[in-house]
Amino acid sequence: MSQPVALSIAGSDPSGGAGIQADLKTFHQFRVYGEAVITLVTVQNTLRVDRVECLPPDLIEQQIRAVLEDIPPTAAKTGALGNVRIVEVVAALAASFEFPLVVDPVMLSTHGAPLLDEAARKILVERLFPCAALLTPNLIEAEALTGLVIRSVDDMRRAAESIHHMGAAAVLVKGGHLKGEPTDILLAGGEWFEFPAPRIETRHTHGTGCTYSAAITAELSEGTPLSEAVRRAKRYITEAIRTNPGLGGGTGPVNHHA
Ligand code: PXL
Repeated sequence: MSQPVALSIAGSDPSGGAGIQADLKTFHQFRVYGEAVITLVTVQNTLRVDRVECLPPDLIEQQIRAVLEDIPPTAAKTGALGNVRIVEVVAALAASFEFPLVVDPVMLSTHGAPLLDEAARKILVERLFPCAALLTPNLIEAEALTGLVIRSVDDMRRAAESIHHMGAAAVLVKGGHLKGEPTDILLAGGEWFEFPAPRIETRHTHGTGCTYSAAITAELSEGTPLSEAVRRAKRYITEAIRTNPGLGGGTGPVNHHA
């Protein structure tokens, strides 16, 4: 493949640990050219989220169209999408993407501020899931999407199957919120893959989900097959958490230079 290009369609975190800032840093670290369409602006630091403002849907649509027209990506991801109308415009465009799309079904910020309203979740499932090459829910998102209670790796597999049946081509259920060794479960092409990693005791995990899905997107933009893309991204995010720079008085960022 020629120059890999990765696009993120996500929210801004001015503290630089999560959202579009995390995505661009991760794309760069993977030596991939990064593009960023902003969906919403948060006011936050490692201690709290003070405000979330969604951009007008037509402004988001125009940004995506401008990018696609001139420098089309070779892979894309979505993060925080905010509300129904934003999910609708993104899904309408995503239906004709000719490159893999990773959908990170972001619902809450690290501090529990809603980044996707309740009504938007339903539209996300109906319209955007069918466009997704990969869906990357954490346990809390997987529970919210499926209505299942997830307490084990077997429960995670059931959730992955359920989300696959909702329309996502492949599903990565992340086990970080499970007790013990965090194992992630990938269901892709009818095959199961497991990605175990040692648990790292740290409070600095802000932006972990964004960074992980951005790393997968970067790998896909280079043409790496899905299970290998996840394997490499998992190695990166584990190292990024382990070597976090210890910044901020709250839940600090991971090390995007990992
Ligand atoms: O990690 C979820 C997430 C996504 N997008 C933005 C965020 C966060 C978490 O805090 O701030 C903008």
